Amino acid sequence: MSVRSDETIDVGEIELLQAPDLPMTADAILKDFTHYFGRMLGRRTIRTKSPFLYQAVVYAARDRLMERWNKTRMAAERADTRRVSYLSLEFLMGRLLRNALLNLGIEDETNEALQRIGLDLEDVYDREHDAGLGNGGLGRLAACFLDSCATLALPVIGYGIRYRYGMFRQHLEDGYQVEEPDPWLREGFPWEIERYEFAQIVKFGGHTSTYRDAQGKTRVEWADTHDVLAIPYDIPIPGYQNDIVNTLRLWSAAATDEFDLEEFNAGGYTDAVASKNLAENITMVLYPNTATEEAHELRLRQQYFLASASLQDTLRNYTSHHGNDVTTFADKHCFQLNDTHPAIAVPELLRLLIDEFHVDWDEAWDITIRTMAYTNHTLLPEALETWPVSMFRRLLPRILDIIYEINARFIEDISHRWPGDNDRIRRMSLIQEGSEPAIRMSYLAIVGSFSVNGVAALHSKLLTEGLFRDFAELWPHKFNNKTNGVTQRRWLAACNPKLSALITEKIGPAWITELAELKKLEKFADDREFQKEWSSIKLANKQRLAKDIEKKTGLDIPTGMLFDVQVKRIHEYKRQLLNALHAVHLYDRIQRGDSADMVPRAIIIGGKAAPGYVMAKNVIKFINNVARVINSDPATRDKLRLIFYPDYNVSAMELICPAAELSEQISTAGKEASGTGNMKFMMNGAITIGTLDGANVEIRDAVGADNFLLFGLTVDEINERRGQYDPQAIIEADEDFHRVMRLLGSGFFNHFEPGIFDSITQSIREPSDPWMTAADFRSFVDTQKRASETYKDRERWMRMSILNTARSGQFSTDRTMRDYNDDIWNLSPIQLIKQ
Ligand code: 26V
Repeated sequence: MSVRSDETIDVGEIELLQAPDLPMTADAILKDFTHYFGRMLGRRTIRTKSPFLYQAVVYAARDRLMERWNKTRMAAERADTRRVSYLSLEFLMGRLLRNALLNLGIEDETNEALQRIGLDLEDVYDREHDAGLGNGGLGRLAACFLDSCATLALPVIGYGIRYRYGMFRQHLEDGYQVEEPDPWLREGFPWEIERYEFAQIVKFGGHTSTYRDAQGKTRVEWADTHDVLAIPYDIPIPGYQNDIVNTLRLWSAAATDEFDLEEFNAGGYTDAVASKNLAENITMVLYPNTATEEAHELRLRQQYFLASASLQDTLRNYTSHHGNDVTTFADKHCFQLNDTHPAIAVPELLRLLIDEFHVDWDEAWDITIRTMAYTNHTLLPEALETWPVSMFRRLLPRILDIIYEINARFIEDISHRWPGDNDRIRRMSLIQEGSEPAIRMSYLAIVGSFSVNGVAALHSKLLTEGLFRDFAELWPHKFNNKTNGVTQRRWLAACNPKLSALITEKIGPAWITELAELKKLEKFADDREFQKEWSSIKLANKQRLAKDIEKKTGLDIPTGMLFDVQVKRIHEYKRQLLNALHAVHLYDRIQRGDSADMVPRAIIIGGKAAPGYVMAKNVIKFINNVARVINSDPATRDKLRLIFYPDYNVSAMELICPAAELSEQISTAGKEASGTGNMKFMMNGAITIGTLDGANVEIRDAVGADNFLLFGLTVDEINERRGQYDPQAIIEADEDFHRVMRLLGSGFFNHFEPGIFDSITQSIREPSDPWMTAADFRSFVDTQKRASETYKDRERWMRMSILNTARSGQFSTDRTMRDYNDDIWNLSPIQLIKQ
């Protein structure tokens, strides 16, 4: 049976519908496990650490997903409902097994099955490699979105890239970050299904020329291209106990012909193989997020590869229902662009409609701007993507033609609306002029979309007042806010089983799909018994984390200490440096004997620096050097620890956030678009110490000012001060700060490594320091002191902790996805076909 055309699946459909569902019992799961382990994987003896054990469990679970997956697909196909393609260069999925079992509702049954043969499910979970196909917040957000969409039964498909190497692994040598590749597929990835039948061809290079078609119309041909094959691999995305399974489709690049035979015959064997490598290189590695955008050709190839393959796939699906009449395409499909990374989808859709479907420009444009929606994730102007025109011309000549055409028409509109305002035209042009003209991808995304959103209220407001002001003035209706969230299935139910059990015992399980239900915990905030249980769970989670840290670093942390945590990518604007300065200050206080009433603290900092981000890497070295001094000084033993947590990733956060007591969200106001770690910590009962930045603002509003440790300058204050910012004077006027800077200057933390932290101390003293670290030092230190004071009052702290969880309801991606759906997507939930 051919599977290329969709009609031919019908026979299979009937069979599938008639096939009885697999039982969800321990007996059945054990039977399937044994089958896969012995007969498919061909293994006999069970060793706890064996990857095959994990694989066999996955296959048993996957069979159960597969039934639901087929039925979900069938229901969506039959109903021909409107759907969304979430286009993202990153999906930071982490591990999938625990989440799959939770969502299928067979965690207990699987556990029981394994126990019968003397195995522990937790060990099996630990065997899974993280699917680290993302850098940080933006990639993890995409993963949380998928979980929520499946849970809400929304027909949303994720489109991304199947990188052979995910986010690099970090280890430390002498306190320096060292990167290692992440060959996460090496032991196989049992979740994916290769779907060769849906492979697409993506063009690169070549040149364009015009010709007249049979009707005498002028058309463009993009010829002599180097074609690359895009092969999709599908990963099931189960909803929470609702029998829905959505799809994450990841594209892998391959040569169109395994060997270019002509070259091969001519003796060009190595050239032939090399061209195969060139194609496969496209999906070889995830780019780490650097401080500023750099124009790497391979990265542009990745972007176009994803956009083109995904659009063609969507059009294939559309035409299977509607033939080549694309007039209703925009009613059936919406593309959500996760940042500008896939924004090249705008001209690519135009190209496909015009060149392949022979639609005229005006109609193609109308379809495109009714189909595309763009989410911005950054306020840093230097992080806005631009691509050199010269690179486009070489790599994607046809796409460049189309961008020029979009720009010409757009500028024409502007000059009608604001005649003679050449400055505005220059500002708003999709092409940034200069010695190396470049395409402004964010402007392309805005012009080509019907919706532009930021990811937290403050961020969305700042976008319309700052970076995108001209566009917001032109099209106010396009701009909107969608505050981020996180999925409580992973970030509370799965990662904090003890707390979940307690919550469910008190208020029932509805919070798992309706997080606002957590409000019902408020009435226990002052209940001493409840507080005790709450606090003993936190302690157990701290012990679990301490064990993990001891295993990874050899450092023991007394679990009576306040766990003060900052984990996120290392970036100057996130100000890990400010946190480290506070650690130095506490150390200095201990040294000078001012520590009688000090609350013992473990300051835990984790995160990766982009390999090329020199300053960020130096901050890691600095933290490690300070940590070495603090942790080896007997005077500080009972009072202070500083830990750099190595190789921070999704699975690490699953251990860390349930154990955290203080959540550090200390970016310079106006720089962090939203933050999502802040939400995970809040949900797990940590108290935030934070600036009025990103979603912190909404977190504070939700939890109440009394239950949030606010410090630092506001966005307006930062902007006001900038002109007359004098960090030297601030340091001189502040005894504590002065002492800290003197310690640093004296080389106390780098005795045998002279000068290595000069750039750090200089950056703090620099009047043009964009992050204004010195400006917030005093307020940070004072607020940390307030945190310590509050921590001493156990009942008050527990009350705050409970209220943080209780009031975290709005930070679920279930809410975020409802907002996207109500305002942007307008999808109807998938109705499964009843049997
Ligand atoms: C940029 C680049 C440029 C070089 C190639 C790789 C790469 C990868 C990612 C990025 C952009 C990163 C933008 C980002 O991650 N923004 C974060 O998005 C989160 C989710 O909305 C948000 O919570 C964070 O505040 C925001 O920093």
